[in-house]
Amino acid sequence: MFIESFKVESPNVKYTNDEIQSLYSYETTELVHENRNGSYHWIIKPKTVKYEFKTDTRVPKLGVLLVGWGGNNGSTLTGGVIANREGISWATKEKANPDDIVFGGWDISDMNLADAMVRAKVFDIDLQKQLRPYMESMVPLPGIYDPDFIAANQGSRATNVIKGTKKEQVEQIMKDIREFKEASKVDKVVVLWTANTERYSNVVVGLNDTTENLLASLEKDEAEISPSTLYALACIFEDVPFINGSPQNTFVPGLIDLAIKRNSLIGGDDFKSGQTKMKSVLIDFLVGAGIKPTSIVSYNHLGNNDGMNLSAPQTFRSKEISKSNVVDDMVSSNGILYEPGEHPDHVIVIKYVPYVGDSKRAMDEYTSEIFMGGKSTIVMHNTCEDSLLAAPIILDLVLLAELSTRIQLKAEGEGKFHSFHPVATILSYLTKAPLVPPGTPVVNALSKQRAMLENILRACVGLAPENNMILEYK
Ligand code: NAI
Ligand code: DG6
Repeated sequence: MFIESFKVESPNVKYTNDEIQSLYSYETTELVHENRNGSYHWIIKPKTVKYEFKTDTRVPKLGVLLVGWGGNNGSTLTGGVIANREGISWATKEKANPDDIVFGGWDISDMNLADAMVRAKVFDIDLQKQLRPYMESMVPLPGIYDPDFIAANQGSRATNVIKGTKKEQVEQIMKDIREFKEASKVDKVVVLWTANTERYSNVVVGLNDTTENLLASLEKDEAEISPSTLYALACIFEDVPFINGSPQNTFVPGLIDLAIKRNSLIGGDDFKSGQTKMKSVLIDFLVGAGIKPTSIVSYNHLGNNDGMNLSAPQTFRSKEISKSNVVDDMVSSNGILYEPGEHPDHVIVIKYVPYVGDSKRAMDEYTSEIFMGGKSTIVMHNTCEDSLLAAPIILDLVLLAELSTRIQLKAEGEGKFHSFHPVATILSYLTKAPLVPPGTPVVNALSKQRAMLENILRACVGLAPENNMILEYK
């Protein structure tokens, strides 16, 4: 059954012409540790905070600008949305807002989207032929290219680049956003980075550690400001959400600081598409069940341009970091299994094998210690087109980011409604290394990320969190 719409009937919920207003009781617990004569005790106190939410229900006409539009993910997403909208390969859904999204973007390669789709070798030939008329007039805008930040093997692709100083490049991106908005008549724009993985930029006191230092560095045309940070700066200045789908540290402290000051949404990092998604389920299950993972080895080989770019040590390192950190919170959640500071051996390998193209192979071996000193080894092998996993995640990220900008909330005692924190943790479910506001715990476990997302959306319509107790059957 396809549910077209729903309405909550409750004294806590009010529907107006353009808003859903809800009253919500946030039930949590407060934990106090007490040291009584050398032994620790927990005091747990239930806590209720009353919230009000209001969600603007006017769905805007949305424009999405992709950085790296002509890449495998960019062309696959664009073609996929057009195919759905035009009913090319499967029946059109009766109501599908993504059909109405206007796509645009930048790429350092000037190839039009139809040719880019052929270069990507993701879609069947028959589908490519049907999509060509819609995509050949789509040509990416020139992008910001800095060979120091991506692999040297990408140099031949850089035919479409913005000239000038870094400040001029930021100004050009801002102009591009404004012109796209005007020309495509969209109400709102979201920008998402699906361009090559960059190396980490150095975080240095005086360079990019504060907003003031970052902006001063921009004036000075400092070499260490990465292209992705420049795009993100432009988006913050234009108050357009910016999402980073790759692993590099685009969000240097000075940039996060600026986004917070200007209340402009940023989110990331690195799409959580396959191997890591599985890992954030499996490790959560193992650790929670008292099975102690001691060795996690994750191999990947792939033959697309992403794989070629990741064959350079510096860009690989960015990916290695985002793929490795994912188990940290789950390991530290079980102080019975792991001593403080103890960690499973966790190794990430990525190899470039041109022949397999976009069809990535992911192989994982998980070894765990079990009851009475036994060992359990789980092995997985997945073969899948990488871009077909990433494209829907990009769509979810931009739709969710846009929706979250329409939600306002206030806790009891707060005078005014405010939006969510500009560092958008609501996107965590879709990212490998969730960006969180300074000082906030990072949650990687997929089920917790999903519960957070679902329950926030339920709160917006005045519904209690899903508790899965099923008491009515007990
Ligand atoms: P791709 O290499 O096919 O596409 C990247 C595009 O970005 C290329 O067309 C390139 O010319 C362009 N580009 C590079 N630097 C640019 C810049 N500064 N400005 C504008 N354009 C620029 O790669 P693919 O497969 O589309 O992946 C894109 C990114 O998404 C990669 O960083 C990858 O690691 C990341 N990613 C992909 C996942 C997947 O499942 N496909 C999952 C997680 C992350
Ligand atoms: C090699 O792992 C290439 C990468 O870009 C990955 O395909 C991508 O990060 C997806 O990773 P995961 O772990 O979410 O499947």
